[in-house]
Amino acid sequence: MESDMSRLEVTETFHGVIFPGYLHNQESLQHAVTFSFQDTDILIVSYPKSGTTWMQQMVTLISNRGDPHVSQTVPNWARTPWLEHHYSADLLQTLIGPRIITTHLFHHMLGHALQGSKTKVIYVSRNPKDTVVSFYHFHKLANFLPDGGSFEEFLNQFLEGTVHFGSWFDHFKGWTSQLGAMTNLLHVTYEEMSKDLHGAIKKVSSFLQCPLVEEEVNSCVRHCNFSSMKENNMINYTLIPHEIMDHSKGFFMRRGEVGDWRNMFTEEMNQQFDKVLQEKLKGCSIAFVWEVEEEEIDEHH
Ligand code: PPS
Repeated sequence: MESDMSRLEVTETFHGVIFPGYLHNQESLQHAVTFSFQDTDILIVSYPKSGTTWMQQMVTLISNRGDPHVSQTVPNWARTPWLEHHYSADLLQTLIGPRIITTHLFHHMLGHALQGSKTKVIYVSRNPKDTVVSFYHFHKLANFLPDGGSFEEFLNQFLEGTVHFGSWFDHFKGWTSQLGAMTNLLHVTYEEMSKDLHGAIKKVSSFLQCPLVEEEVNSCVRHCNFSSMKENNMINYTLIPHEIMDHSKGFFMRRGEVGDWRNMFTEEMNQQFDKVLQEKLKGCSIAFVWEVEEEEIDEHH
């Protein structure tokens, strides 16, 4: 990733959403929404802090039949680049297919470019309560994001959809509304990866038409779990200079848990969140999927 420190404070507004100018510019965002997808491309889509890096690692390992070499020698942003980042236009031309591409963009931004392509799209979602907590902590170490202020202030901005990368609710609604319409779209939750990583790898590998033998799945599991990813410099962002990500303020691979929101939310915040969630996801068939999974997880403790 090329360093242009002068852009650390810059924000780019695109389709009404603000993006960090350190990673995005109008040209790169425009390039993303008019991108020519290839049928062999694999696109990982997520709202930030939903398990993006985890899925990047999983798909890299599946594509290499469990061999960890690439995932241990090439940084995740170089092997699974974000479509909308400024360095990607050139990089994507050099990647040999099947290309693994990542995006945080909304469906209403990318739908047109994806129309008619056979690109396999994997949408990763996470309980928004855990997402906002993870995002809040990330604002402390990422110098290309503004100061998050108090958790209460940040939570309000998240609920209003005024944080960088836009409204979680619109992102989730937009992509999941395509589940019936797009046959090449798979929804995977952070919680299911956490509960059954082996099962999630098999689900993703079969969607990618890359069936693996048991030994290969086991190798993917070994290199995809939290502790091995936390140690892997190609994923944990310790290669990034501390002026950009200050690891004295926290780790990118922070806790990796389901239900950490309980350590940050007051009862009042929880009620407020549930109210907004219900309102905003009205009519959305898979609205409370993570809470169910979370209760199941709690039962095991
Ligand atoms: S980003 O910046 O959008 O790419 O962030 P993203 O990768 O989506 O989210 C980071 C959170 O995912 C956690 N993570 C994992 N949890 C469990 N197991 C594995 N293997 C794993 N890999 C990443 C990471 O710790 C962040 O969550 P929090 O809750 O902050 O720990």
